Amino acid sequence: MPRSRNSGARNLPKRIAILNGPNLNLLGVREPHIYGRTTLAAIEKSCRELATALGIEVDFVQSNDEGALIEAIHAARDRAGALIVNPAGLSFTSVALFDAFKIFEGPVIEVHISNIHARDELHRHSILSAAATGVICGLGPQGYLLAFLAAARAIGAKAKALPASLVVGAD
Ligand code: DHK
Repeated sequence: MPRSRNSGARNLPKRIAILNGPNLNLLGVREPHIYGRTTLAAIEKSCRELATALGIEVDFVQSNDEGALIEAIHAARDRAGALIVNPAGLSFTSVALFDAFKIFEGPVIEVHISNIHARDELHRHSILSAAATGVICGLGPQGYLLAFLAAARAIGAKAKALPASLVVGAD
C-alpha cells in the first residue's frame, strides 16, 4: 500500500531505493574536477555496506532515461520506505520527476555530489528540491551515505553496527 509521508516509520518497508540520473554512469571519468574520481560502482558498494550494517535492503538504479527513472519511483511506492535520488541534469528541467517525487509517499532525499548552489546558472536551481524532503549537495560521494543514514532513520531502521552517536535529536 502507498504510504503517507507522515505515516509512522514502523510501517515503512526497510528498503531504500537509490536512483541516479543521466551521465552518472560515467562518474569517476566525467569532469573529475567537479565530480571527483569516485565511480558510481564504488558509491553503490559503500551504500550496500552501510545498508547491511543497518539491516536495510537496497535497490540501486542508474538510468540515462527520464521515463525509466519515473518508472523506478512508481515501482518504489510499494517496495521501498524511502528514496534517495541524484537526478543529475534532470534536476533543472523535469516537471515529470517533480510530480513523481510528490507521488512517492515516503521521504525523498535529493543528493548532488557537487555544490549546485556554487555552480553556473544552468546547474544552480533544482526545480525538484521543492518536492524533496531534504537536499544534500556539495559533500561529494559522502552525501549518499549521509542521505542513507537520514533515510534509514526515517524508516525506523535499527543500527546493528553503528555507534549510537550517529543518532541525534528526537524523531
Ligand atoms: C550531477 C549532474 O550530472 C549535474 O547535472 C548536476 C549533479 C549535479 C551532482 O553534483 O551530482 O548539476
